[in-house]
Amino acid sequence: MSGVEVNFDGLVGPTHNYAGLSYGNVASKQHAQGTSQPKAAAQQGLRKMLAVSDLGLPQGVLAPNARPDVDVLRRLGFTGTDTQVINKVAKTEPALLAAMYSASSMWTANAATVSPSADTADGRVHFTPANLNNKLHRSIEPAQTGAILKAVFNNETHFAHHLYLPEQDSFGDEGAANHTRFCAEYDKAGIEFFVYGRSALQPNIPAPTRFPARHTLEASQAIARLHGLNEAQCVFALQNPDVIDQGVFHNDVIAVGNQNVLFYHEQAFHDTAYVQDELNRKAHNVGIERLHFIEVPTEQVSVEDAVKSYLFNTQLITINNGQNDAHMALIAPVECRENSSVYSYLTTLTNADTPIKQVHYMDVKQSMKNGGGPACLRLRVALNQQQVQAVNPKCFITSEQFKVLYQWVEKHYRDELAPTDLADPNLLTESYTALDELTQILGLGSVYSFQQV
Ligand code: SUG
Repeated sequence: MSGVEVNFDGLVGPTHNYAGLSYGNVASKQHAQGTSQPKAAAQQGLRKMLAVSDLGLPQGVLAPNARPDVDVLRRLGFTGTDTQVINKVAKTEPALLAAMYSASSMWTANAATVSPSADTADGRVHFTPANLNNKLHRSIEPAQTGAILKAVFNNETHFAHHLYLPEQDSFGDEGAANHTRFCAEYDKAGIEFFVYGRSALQPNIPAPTRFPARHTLEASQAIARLHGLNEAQCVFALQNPDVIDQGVFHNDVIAVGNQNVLFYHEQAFHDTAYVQDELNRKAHNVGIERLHFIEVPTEQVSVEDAVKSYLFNTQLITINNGQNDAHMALIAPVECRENSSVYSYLTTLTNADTPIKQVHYMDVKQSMKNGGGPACLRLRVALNQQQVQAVNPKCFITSEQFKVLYQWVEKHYRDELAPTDLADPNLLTESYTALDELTQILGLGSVYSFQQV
């Protein structure tokens, strides 16, 4: 085996809170204004990273964006010291303060779209941070995320970093949450599968009517161009607008793929036959003998149960990659075990004749309450062995690095954060102090602007 898929999980930042910022994301609205548990959230995330690493997969970690984002507040005309800025915004614009404090960069499936070197024209791994322009609190992520990615994948021979797409609705880009890759082996050419929610320029393509479609066809096409992908290896498909209206705000809430498997809900796509035909046709171009389409019927799991349990926001991973006994497993949130129709479906699935043989249930409830499941928390990066060596080594989760990060969380994070706590200027100091130390633990250099003054 020379190719691996590395999951780079987002470390939950010290200001994790429930502000109800994501219209169209049912869990975010449902838990708005609740009290969060930042320490538990970060520890849940770290335990998931360790669990995946214990299953034999290399596991990476990405630092969070620095919050609160005082730079944006200054751009908006707030002046004075950091404390004065926070005090003013807390008094006059609490909703703006909440957006600047969001720890949403933890969902690294939205950090970027990544194309492995076997797919790209110049033979490098390409990264484009997602502009996330549909939501204020997320639209402030791409510049910092880009800087963090450059500090982790810091080698121009192997890694190419692009600027995020123009920050306009027509190019709404939510990153890898709407991107899946199929391949025979991780370091061999694959099919890049882009799923979009609407088109900005083609008026006849159906779109949702209730909730926003965050990601456009035009964004996906631009990424394919930037990354130098071959048309014969790309498939673009429209998400079913009806499910976006039921809370499926990203494709990774209704479908997940890995190697030769696409696991998806019957209602995931606007035209399922087209998706299957296109993927089958292009599978031959990349040496995939047979694609497995595992379609979950509505009569077994409703869209509502899929959204509540996050059945499809599971990580579909290959265990014993490259060995004779290689098989797939799902890393599922515990909510899938608690939902009777989903649990019964999964029990049947693991006994059926498909590559998916195991389900590992993980508690990421703190993230789930904001609509972020196991798959939202990770950015997949397929690498060959040379590229693995070129990644910043401190950003891999070893048992030692796990302990260091766990203790760092223990030392710096609050147990609880209520919405009114965001007005406390001490929270800014605590957050920046923690993140300053984190950049040393992860060997990132001064990636945050508060370190550059
Ligand atoms: O963008 N929630 C995130 C969840 C992102 C999940 N990612 C994937 N499906 N890949 C979002 O809606 C909620 C924040 C709040 O309400 O406080 C939030 O941003």
